[in-house]
Amino acid sequence: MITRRQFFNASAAAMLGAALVSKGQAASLPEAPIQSKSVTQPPLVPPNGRPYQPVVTLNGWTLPWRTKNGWKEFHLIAEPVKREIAPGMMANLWGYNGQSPGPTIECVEGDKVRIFVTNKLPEHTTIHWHGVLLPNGMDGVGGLNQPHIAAGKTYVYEFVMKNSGTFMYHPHADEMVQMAMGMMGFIVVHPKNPNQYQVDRDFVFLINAFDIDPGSYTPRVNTMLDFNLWCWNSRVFPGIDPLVVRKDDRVRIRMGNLTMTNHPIHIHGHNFSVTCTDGGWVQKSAQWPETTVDMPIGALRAIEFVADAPGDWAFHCHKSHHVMNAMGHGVPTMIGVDHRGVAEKINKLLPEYMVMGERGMAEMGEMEMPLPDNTLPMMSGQGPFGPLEMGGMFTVVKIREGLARDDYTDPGWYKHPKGSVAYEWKGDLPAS
Ligand SMILES: [Cu+2]
Repeated sequence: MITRRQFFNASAAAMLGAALVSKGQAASLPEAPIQSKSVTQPPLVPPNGRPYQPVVTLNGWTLPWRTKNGWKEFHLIAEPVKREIAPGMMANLWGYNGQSPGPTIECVEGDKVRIFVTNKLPEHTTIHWHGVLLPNGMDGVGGLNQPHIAAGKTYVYEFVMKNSGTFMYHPHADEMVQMAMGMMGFIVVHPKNPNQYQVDRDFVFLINAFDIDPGSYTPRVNTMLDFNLWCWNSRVFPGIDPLVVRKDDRVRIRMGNLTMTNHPIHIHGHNFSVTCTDGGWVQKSAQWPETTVDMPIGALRAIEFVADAPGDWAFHCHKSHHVMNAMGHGVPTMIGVDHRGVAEKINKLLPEYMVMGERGMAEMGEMEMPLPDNTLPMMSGQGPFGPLEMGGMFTVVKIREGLARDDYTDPGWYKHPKGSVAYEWKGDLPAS
């Protein structure tokens, strides 16, 4: 992660550059910053407009804007991008401003926003602002609300952000292909009063999925359900950054689901309430405690909890196939199969053949088998106690005492107080 100061200086310089250009050429487009990295960028403290507590986009970033005659102007570029899914695997995706997902758009309830969309894709596109209440002609459904944005053209969307809340954007043009290629982004509209719905840390990410054959780089766009990379913001574990939290902070995690199936997202060591959906904020009297929230398809949920228990807490999808990376489903179950002697016979023909799975599949997490180029182990990641045996939609909420208010630096693994870790029984064992 780069420091917040570095980021702020860089983005302030970019804003200044944009402002200078706009002075000279009043009709010019706002600058379209490009992100080349897939690591979590520090929150973008608003340089102008009403103040708010900015969000942190997991393995992503927030799009800087310029202000012009009372409008906040953003510039999105729809384009082919290269995205690192996790170290060791790159994907050829479509996205916005250099990455998939595109940058998070943050603004304030009541803001007048003007969003320029330049299409650098090989086909037409549009953008729909999911959950945002706006005039019909700005809703972005190609053919219904507007002509498609042809390749090479730029369109302008203008509307007032009427309500604060948790939204997302995605194409409504050749939708199956364009979303399977990774085109999507988060929208957060902060309340006018920064004390309303206030939290200390506010994380956002989109839930998405790809089907990329081992050894290839471009997703299969016709896949309906059988995806092999279950992602948060186009990343899989161990490529998903941890959520770093100061003990006793009030934490919000906002998620949007743009896959073809639901995801029960579960946190360890805490309980939470759902406080916001894409339909608006949930009244306190309508909230109840949960440790898992089912993320419906095409929906957003924000959860909130007080991080009162220090430690490294798992945070993951509870569908066990979604905490795996690319895997072969055609493998028969070998548990309990006695194949003594079989391996030796096969080894005469295939010296590298080995028998696996007769005691379960945990050994897959321990061994480093040679893989085809550009794919990821089915389950991987090393923790302080050994292999983590995870992939896909899994990361860790790292809660620590004594962090600075805006410090999101990975603190490393949790150091457990003496005597607080599960331990091996060294006494007599019962007869089996
Ligand atoms: Cu899932």
